[in-house]
Parts: sequence; C-alpha cells; structure tokens
Amino acid sequence: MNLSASFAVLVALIPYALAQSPEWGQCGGTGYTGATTCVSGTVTGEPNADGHLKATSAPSAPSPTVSTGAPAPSVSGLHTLAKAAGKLYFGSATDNPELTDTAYVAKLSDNAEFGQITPGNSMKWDATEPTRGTFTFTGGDVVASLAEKNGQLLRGHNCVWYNQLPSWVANGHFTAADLTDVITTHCGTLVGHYKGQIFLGCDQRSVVVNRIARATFLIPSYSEPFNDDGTWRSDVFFNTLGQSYVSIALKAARAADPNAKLYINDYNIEQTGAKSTAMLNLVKQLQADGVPIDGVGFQSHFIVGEVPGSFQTVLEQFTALGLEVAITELDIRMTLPATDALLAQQQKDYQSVVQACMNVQGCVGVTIWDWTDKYSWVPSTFSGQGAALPWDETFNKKPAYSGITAALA
Ligand code: 9MR
Repeated sequence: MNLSASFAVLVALIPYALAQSPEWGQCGGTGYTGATTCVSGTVTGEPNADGHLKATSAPSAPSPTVSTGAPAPSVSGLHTLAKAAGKLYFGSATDNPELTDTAYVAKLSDNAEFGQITPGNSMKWDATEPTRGTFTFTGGDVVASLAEKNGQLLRGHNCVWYNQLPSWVANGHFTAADLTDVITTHCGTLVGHYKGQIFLGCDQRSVVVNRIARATFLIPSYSEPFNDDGTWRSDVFFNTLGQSYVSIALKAARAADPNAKLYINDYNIEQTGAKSTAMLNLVKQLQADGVPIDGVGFQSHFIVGEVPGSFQTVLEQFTALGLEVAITELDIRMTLPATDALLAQQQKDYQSVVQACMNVQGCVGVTIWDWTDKYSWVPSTFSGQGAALPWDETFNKKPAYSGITAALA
C-alpha cells in the first residue's frame, strides 16, 4: 500500500478528522479527500520545494464548533515549546512492537509533546529488503501512517548502515558495480516509497507543512562511516566501494525524492576531535563534488555527567558549511539504580544538550530515542545501565523533562 492510499484509508476511519483539519493537519492536495478547512489560528498554504509555506497564505476558517472527539491537546509540551522557540520539531523514536501499548501510543501521538517521529527499526535494510529485490514496507508504513494521522514530521531511518543488514548484502561478495546497483536500488526504492505528497496544510506559524516530503534518510550511523579515531570503518560498503558508497546512496536518495532532506548521521561526533573532524572533511568533500547533502545528524547517546562541553561549537562548525544539523537519537543513560543525585545530574545534562541546539539557528530539532524508559534500547545493550529518557517506565515525567523545558522556554 502506498502512502497516499494508506492516508485515504486512515481518514475514512477517523471521522473527527473530517470536520476541520488540526494544526499541522493536511487540508488539501493530490488524492486528498479529508477536511479542507483549518482550525482557528492556523493558516493554510502550499509548501515550497523546501517544505516551507509560500509567503502568501489564505485566511483561517472560523473557530470550530464541532466536537472532534480527539484527545484534548496539552497546554504546553516539548514540541509546542520547540516550535515557539523557532525550531521545527521536538520528536521521539518509536518501534512497531510498542504500538500495541495503547497508553504509550496515546502519549506518542500527543503532538504538543512530539511533532516528529522516527521508526527505530522498521525502515532498516533487514526489514525492508530481506531478500534482493523483494521490498516489504509494512512496518515502516505503520509508523509513517501514525505520523500522518498525528500531524507529525517523519524522519526516515535508514538507507545504508553496516548493522541490521540481511546476509545477502553483508555476505554477498559483490563486485563494485554490483554493490553500486544494490545500494542504488535499495535507497532509491526506500526513499521513493516514502516520497512526499504535495498537499496543503494547517500551520500556526507558517513553517513546514510537508511532512512526508521532509522524511530524512540517514546514511551511515552507529560507528559508521568512521571509527572513533576518524578512520573509515571496515564494512561491506567501504571494503567494496571505498568512501564512494556514501555518494552513491545520497545520489540515489535525491533522485528518488528531490524534496527529502538527506542526512549523514553518526555518534561520538558531538565533541571536537578526530571523529567530528573526519565528518567535517567528508561533508566538505561531498559538497565540493556536488553530491547532495542537506544535514548532519548527531545521535547523542550520552552518559550522565559526561555530556560533551564542545557540542555547540561542533554544531556551528557544520552549520558554517551551509548544512542543517539535528540531534537525532538523544538519550542520557546512567548506572542503575537511579538515585536523586543521578536524576538531578541528568536534568542538567538534558538541559545543556538541548540548549546547544537552541543556541544554533541551523539546528532544526531534537529527537529522543524513544520517550519512556520502558522502551529504551539501553538496558539490553549496556548491562546495569538505563533510565536514559525523560519519562520513567510508568510514564511519569522525570526531572530530565524539566531540564528540556528549561532549555526550550
Ligand atoms: O533502537 C534500536 C534497537 O531497537 C535495535 O535493537 C538496535 C540494533 O542495532 O538499533 C537501535 O537503534 C540504533 C540506531 O538505529 C542507530 N544508532 C544507534 C541506535 C541505538 O543502538
């Protein structure tokens, strides 16, 4: 099912959406059959190719008098604060198995808290092309449709990464020409599947409305493309194609969806040093070679008490190249049990990390790597560690939440 089809089904299932489109909701466009007026206080307009509304916008519809049946929005929330401060979004990762947890989904769907979501696993290579040429977008479509329903931006994740590869790729023993074809087909098909629909949207601040077209595809992440000393990581892509695999992937993604923002993402590049310098040099080289690259994502999997002091400086080094930057996978873990002192330090750490993004105009938004400790990846990866997110396992806000709001306010 393609996205426009899935969106049409969704609207049919949600009668309240037909009355008036909520803030950030769709209200027109190719194949669209839902509400065509916006709630009071928002404007309607068509996005430019960059996803921003054109300067002129039509007046809003009168105040709604119908009961929508939708949950009452929070009076404040992380995304609301981030937008008021000029950012594009505050968002969260999610994963398909968690979407059976209705209390979890209700909070994830509160677009006062989260204006953007990233699928943690279901758009990865092993999920989307398990055998060569056979694409399965079922899981990714569920997350994309949820974002659409909630009026949230979607960040795609990911296109080329050494991890979670099916063995036909990792152990394929391809020639350079074959692997080029494999990457081009995979990235092109993935990004093409989620290609944005041009539509009219409701947005209070006339900023970005083209949610799906803003999908961003992450190229190498985790310890790719670089080792911590700044050398290139040895993997099937680099070993077969050298660093050209990055430009092969980016060009395929751009050809598939000229409006999608293309990011390279990595971890341990948040402080000045060999790895962030290697990333800077890579993006400079890509720009010099005319390879499409829009932004750099800083994963930001940090440890309480050890967040880097030079993060803002590094972000500025990248925006100085004309790129946008984003914090894409933020969490700040601790050694368990969580004590008051650790939680207080975590609050400070969240504040300083989000503040670094706030201080840099080209930092478009912050994504936490899921919002509740219940579904964090940390405990299963780092034995004895956890409590890395702003909400605890029973969905109560931790002091970290106040740290984030202090930075966003
Ligand atoms: O959150 C993801 C977790 O569920 C997976 O088991 C793990 C496997 O590689 O990947 C996690 O997400 C990673 C992301 O895709 C890339 N950056 C690091 C993230 C945490 O490992």
